[in-house]
Parts: sequence; structure tokens; C-alpha cells
Amino acid sequence: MIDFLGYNDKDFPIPELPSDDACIGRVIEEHRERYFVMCEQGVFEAGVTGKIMFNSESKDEFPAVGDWVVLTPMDEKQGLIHQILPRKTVFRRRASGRKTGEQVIAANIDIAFVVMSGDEDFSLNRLERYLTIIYDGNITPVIILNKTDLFTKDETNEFVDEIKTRHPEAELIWTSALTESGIKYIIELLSPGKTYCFVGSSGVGKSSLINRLTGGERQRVDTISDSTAKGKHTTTYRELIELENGSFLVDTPGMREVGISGSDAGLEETFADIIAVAETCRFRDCTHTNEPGCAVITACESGELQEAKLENYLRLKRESDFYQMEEYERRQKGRSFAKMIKEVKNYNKAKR
Ligand SMILES: Nc1nc2c(ncn2[C@@H]2O[C@H](COP(=O)(O)OP(=O)(O)OP(=O)(O)O)[C@@H](O)[C@H]2O)c(=O)[nH]1
Ligand SMILES: [Mg+2]
Repeated sequence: MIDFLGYNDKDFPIPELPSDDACIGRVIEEHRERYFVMCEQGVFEAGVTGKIMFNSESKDEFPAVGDWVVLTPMDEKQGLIHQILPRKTVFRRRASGRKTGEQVIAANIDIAFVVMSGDEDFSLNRLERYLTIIYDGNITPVIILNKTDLFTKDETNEFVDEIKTRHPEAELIWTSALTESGIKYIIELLSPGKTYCFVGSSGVGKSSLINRLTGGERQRVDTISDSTAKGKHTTTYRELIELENGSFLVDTPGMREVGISGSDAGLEETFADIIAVAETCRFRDCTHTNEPGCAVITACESGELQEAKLENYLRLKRESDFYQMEEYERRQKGRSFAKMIKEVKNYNKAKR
């Protein structure tokens, strides 16, 4: 039985190792395809083998923070990642910008804290994007409303009510990283061997909350953007931190885009109230926009369902469907290209 960095060989049997000196480690930092992997012998800076590099069809086949991997040391400080062990859970979003496919933000997460604050960051629609991704990855969400010190009690209560009305099923904690109010409710959730990640927009206080939990100023100043950010401690890479009680926290940089991929399971859980009513619509393929006998529209009119939530559901469902269609087309294209290469090869062989 291995009990190391939350690795439990009951969850994943230890695979056959490629050599005697190979070991199991956990990815604790990710920097553009270079990884820091913590093993029992220490921390190794590692890249992936050529096999992973060339056989991977998409970015989610590369290691991510929180992954357990098989590593062979090359010297005392450098290593090579041979294999990623199966992921128990995964926090992934649609790759940002013009890239295709999915990007894994963190793997093997038990609870994801979605941090938001009451200032301009407050958005129930964005919160639902996070919930969809979290449920889709088999992770349990906990919502944190931070920076309550900036608001009156009544204002905080209003934010709390808005979140609870829209998502009564999700656990909600309101905190101030400045005054430490509410921090104890986060601590109550942290168990040894479990992994927790903090996600949310830039500046909402993810790293500040983590600093409170570690009890120290472990946050690094971002020296690169110091001149523009005036010494702001903005997080630039994902990292895993071990707490004294044996639990693990993943800090992530603020996300500008929270694009969902094909996340039907996540949508079904986030919008379970809408999905339940939709079962009773007259048409099975009802789009809940203008059909006669649409139970969802009737429920919105009577106040049983919230119209704003329905609008967001329909938007996210379209996004999920679009992603799946795009991926399907991309794979078909990839397949027909591979088929064409094969045909050319066969033709050339036949000619010889
Ligand atoms: N008033 C107040 N300020 C806070 C609180 N939490 C964080 N801050 C401040 O908000 C700013 C951003 O905090 P960070 O902890 O760096 O935010 P972050 O979510 O880690 O941001 P990124 O790393 O850019 O994603 C800092 O100036 C913090 O001091 C809080 O509870 N109350
Ligand atoms: Mg940060």
C-alpha cells in the first residue's frame, strides 16, 4: 500500500514500471510542457517521453497538476514522464483562444472551490459555467463568496440569497481573506489525502485564501509582469501545495475564458431542476423556446423555474452541442486525411 501525496493504490493499482529506478510521482507544477513532479526521492523537473508527445491527439493527454505519473529519473533533478495514471476526476475546459480540443486545468480533485467576489466579478451565469465543468469532471463544487469585508452585512446577504436561490443544492461559504472571517468553514472541509482546487476570475482572492490556509506568505511575486501589474501577486501557473494536515490545494491563475466543452452530464446536474421539468414537455426534442405544450416555459411563467437560469442553460447547451459537433467534424477530417495517406502509401507500394 502506497500512501504518498494522496496516492492510493486501492484507487489505481501500480502499473508495471518501465525500469528499476522508475517511480510514481505527482505533478505539482506545470509550466508550458515542463512539469515539476514530486516523488519520494524528491522533486524532479520533467518533460514527457517522445511517445506521449507524438501519440497524443489532444492536449488533455498531456500531464496536468494533480496527475499521478510514472517517472524515470535522468539525474538527481531531472526526469522523464512515461505514463499518466488514470484520472479519478478532471477539471477541464474548452481550450482557450483559437486552439481546439480541451485543456486539463487540474486532475484528481475532490472538491473545487469556485471563488467569486461581490464586486464587478459577481456573475451567476459564469458561476454556472464553473459548476457545469466541475460536475462534468465528477468533482464536488463548493462556492466561496470572498471579500465580504468590502460589503455591508445586508449587501452580503443579498449576494448570498441570489446564489442560494439559483443553486440551493451547492454548498456556499462566505469569507474574507483579509479579516479571516469564514475561513474556518473552509478548514472544516479539508481532509488528509484529499485534493482541493481554487478556481475563479483573476483578483477574487484565490491565492489570498490559500495563504490563510497555509498560514504563511508562500505566494510568489510575479516578477515578469511586475512593471505592468505594479507588483500584484497574480498567479501565473498552476501548482499543488501540501498542507500540514495532509490535504492538498491547487492554486490556479484566474480564468478569462471559462469555455465548456461537450459537457452534457455537467449541464444535467447544474440545471437538474430544468431537466426534470423538461421531461414532461409535449415534444421529446422540445427546445424550450416556443413550442406548444412546453412544460419549461409554463414553469417559468408560474415562477417555479427561473427565466434567467433557463436562458443560461440554453446558451450553455448550445455551446456544448457546438463543441461536440466541431470535435466530430475535426475527427472525421483527421480520419479522412489518415485514410488518404494510407491509400497513397498502398498505391506507392503497389507501383513498386
Ligand atoms: N478587501 C479584500 N481584499 C482581498 C481579499 N482577498 C484578496 N484580496 C485582495 O485582492 C487582490 C487579489 O488577490 P489574489 O489572492 O492575488 O487573487 P487571485 O484570485 O489569486 O488572483 P489571480 O492569481 O490573478 O487569479 C489582492 O490585492 C488581495 O490583497 C478579501 O477578502 N478582502
Ligand atoms: Mg492567485
